[in-house]
Amino acid sequence: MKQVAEETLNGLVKKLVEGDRRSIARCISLVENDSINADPLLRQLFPKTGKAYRIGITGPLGSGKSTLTNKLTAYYLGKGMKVGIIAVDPTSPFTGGAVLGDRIRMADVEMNQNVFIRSMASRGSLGGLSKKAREAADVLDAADKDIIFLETVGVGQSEIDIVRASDATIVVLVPESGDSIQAMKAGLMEIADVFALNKSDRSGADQAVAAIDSILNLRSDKSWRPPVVKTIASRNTGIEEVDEKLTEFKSFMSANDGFQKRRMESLAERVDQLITKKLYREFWTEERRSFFKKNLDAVTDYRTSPYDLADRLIGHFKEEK
Ligand SMILES: Nc1nc2c(ncn2[C@@H]2O[C@H](COP(=O)(O)OP(=O)(O)OP(=O)(O)O)[C@@H](O)[C@H]2O)c(=O)[nH]1
Ligand SMILES: [Mg+2]
Repeated sequence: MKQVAEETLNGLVKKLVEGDRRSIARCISLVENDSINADPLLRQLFPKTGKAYRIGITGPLGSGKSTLTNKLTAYYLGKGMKVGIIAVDPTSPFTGGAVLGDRIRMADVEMNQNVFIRSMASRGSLGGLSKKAREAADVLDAADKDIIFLETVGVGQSEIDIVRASDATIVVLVPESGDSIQAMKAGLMEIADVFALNKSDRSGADQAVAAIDSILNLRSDKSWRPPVVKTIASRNTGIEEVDEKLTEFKSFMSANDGFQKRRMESLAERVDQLITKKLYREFWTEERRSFFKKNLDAVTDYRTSPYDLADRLIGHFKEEK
């Protein structure tokens, strides 16, 4: 895609901030496809972001994340709020679109004009997915959504990155199978601000809550103790309480400059990423790339070290400046 004229971008942004659905879709596509228009777009959008409450929802496969997101969304719509949902699937590229569609089907809210739902898959490469999800959240934020959900399955690094970019994180666990304990071990403990013990219509719910509580007792360093809410998302039970806890968390964080700190970390990371990306692009000119290729044999033959080759390339780059 070619770089579009600034007026075209301005027009797009103007419609986006009015909440126009097609503009939201277009902007997210630009971000998702890493279009050359993505950076200029995000640059324009940035001053219009920072208002929405970003809520990460994660947890094991099938724990009810989408159902919970769906019900929370319906709840917020009922309060007259506008909601954006980004469902991220970082699992194998083989899952494809159809499965992803199944994963996030949210029949209750899909047709509502005040909701925008978008799914993003890894398409084989994990790198960059969390960055793109964040940028898509920026688009929704600029489009005046009050609440943005970032749903993602599992406990891998990219999921953790996604929830780190949220203001609050709900970890959805279920009673059976010791999943809760496993999930805790896998690092969900650190990222949870609120636990939803979903499917608590099933046996073992109270034991699971007790198990989570006992793990929480082990750590005294956190000033906010993540509450554990029993939910039955499929029956709309516990939704209001989850909202209450999210609101409490928000007040707690605001009172302690917590959001400020959390966002600062996330924004600092973005500056860092941008520097890396820009310098990398500038660095790899045709000339240096061919020099690199030509000299690679010498490295493979152990005549030159990788360090020396890197230094020579960097030296060349610096001379140019
Ligand atoms: N019994 C019971 N079933 C539930 C509850 N909440 C959701 N389910 C069912 O559990 C299944 C999985 O729910 P989803 O919301 O798709 O779960 P998910 O965590 O988004 O799934 P993935 O995105 O595939 O990881 C569906 O069949 C839901 O209807 C609940 O509270 N109790
Ligand atoms: Mg799901």
